Amino acid sequence: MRILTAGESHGPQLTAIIEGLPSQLPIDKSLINAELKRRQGGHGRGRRMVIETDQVQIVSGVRHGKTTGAPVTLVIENRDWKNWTSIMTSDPIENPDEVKKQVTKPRPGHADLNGGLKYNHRDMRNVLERSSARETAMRVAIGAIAKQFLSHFGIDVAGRVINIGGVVDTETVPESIEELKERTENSPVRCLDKKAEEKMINVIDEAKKNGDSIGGVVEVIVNNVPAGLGSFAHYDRKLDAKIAMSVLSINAFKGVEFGIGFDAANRPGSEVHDEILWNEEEGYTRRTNRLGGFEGGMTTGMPIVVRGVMKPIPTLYKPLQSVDINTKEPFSASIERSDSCAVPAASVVCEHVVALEIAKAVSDKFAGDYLEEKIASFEAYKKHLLNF
Ligand code: FMN
Repeated sequence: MRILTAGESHGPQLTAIIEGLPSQLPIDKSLINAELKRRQGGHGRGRRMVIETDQVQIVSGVRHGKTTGAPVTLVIENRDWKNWTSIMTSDPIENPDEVKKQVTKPRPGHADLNGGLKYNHRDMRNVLERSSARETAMRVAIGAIAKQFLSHFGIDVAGRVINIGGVVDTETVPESIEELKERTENSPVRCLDKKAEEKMINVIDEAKKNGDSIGGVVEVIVNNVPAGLGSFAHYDRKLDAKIAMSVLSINAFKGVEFGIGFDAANRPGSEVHDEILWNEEEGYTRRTNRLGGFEGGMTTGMPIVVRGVMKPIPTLYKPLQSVDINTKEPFSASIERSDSCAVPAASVVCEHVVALEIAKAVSDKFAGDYLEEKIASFEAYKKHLLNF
């Protein structure tokens, strides 16, 4: 599967082309829109999310509700575009110096300065527009298609927030993924523990009041993944590595761990590795899942548990010091309409980028140009797992 996304934050639209989906895959647009809505919610988001009510359009590769095997093109319009047409026009302009909303005071922590230096943009809006997390709306839409694909293999993906600004939700994940979904859906910060929820909301409000921002940690769980997705045979086929790359590619994500993750450094091997068991019904299973569903770059058949840490958002209403690139004088950094905390939204994004990597791995392993062919290959492999 190959994927390309394009589009600026205040341009006319976001676009994606997905190549390599099997034909005959039913696509439900309303499920994609429901996921887009989930990304737009959460306590701590700014005004922009009120303007945008994201809706996907499918403009190629799907006919009468099913994929045809041709590239699928998705479009999400930016409703805010109508307020930015002259600033963001693709047509040549006579007086570039007179363009409004130029960015000349780069924000520490954002892509502005490095992008300006690299591409020689003296108006760093050219950087901001593409480096903005607006792009993650399209990644959710793509992941929503990946989730629909995975549902035919019984694979389910859910996520939750476990830390916002140092307030940690220590509640154990319920065994039923449906319960996990229901409880996080009912939380404005997407966590499980109601006491932690209240404290998280307070730290977000406090940060907002102070013109500051806060980050956190999100967790994604993938259930019913068969053992043997990914490969040990070459470094770029290791599925945990691919997932790590995808998670780190989300704007503001700075670290990834699987299972007990960094805590593995503090434990002896006997308290890290997952003992192997066997029974007739399930075949091979593990006593524990401390390694989060991965060994040797391959899935173990246990749930995948992956966490990502998000740094606080760079745009601050009480801005940090920067330099005006025209005068070289010290200045407060630019302010662009911004969230004070986007961790709940980021947990939705994280679910979807993980779903896409799993969908790619499933699609690679189970041959077939149409969905039923892939499912037949998957069923045959499941028999092999039981008989091994
Ligand atoms: N950064 C901002 O400055 N303002 C925002 O409103 C904002 N919203 C975000 C929403 C989501 C869902 C995510 C995942 C990130 C958001 N960010 C926001 C983070 C920036 O996009 C990110 O920090 C920036 O692209 C620089 O990349 P880096 O932090 O990965 O180095």
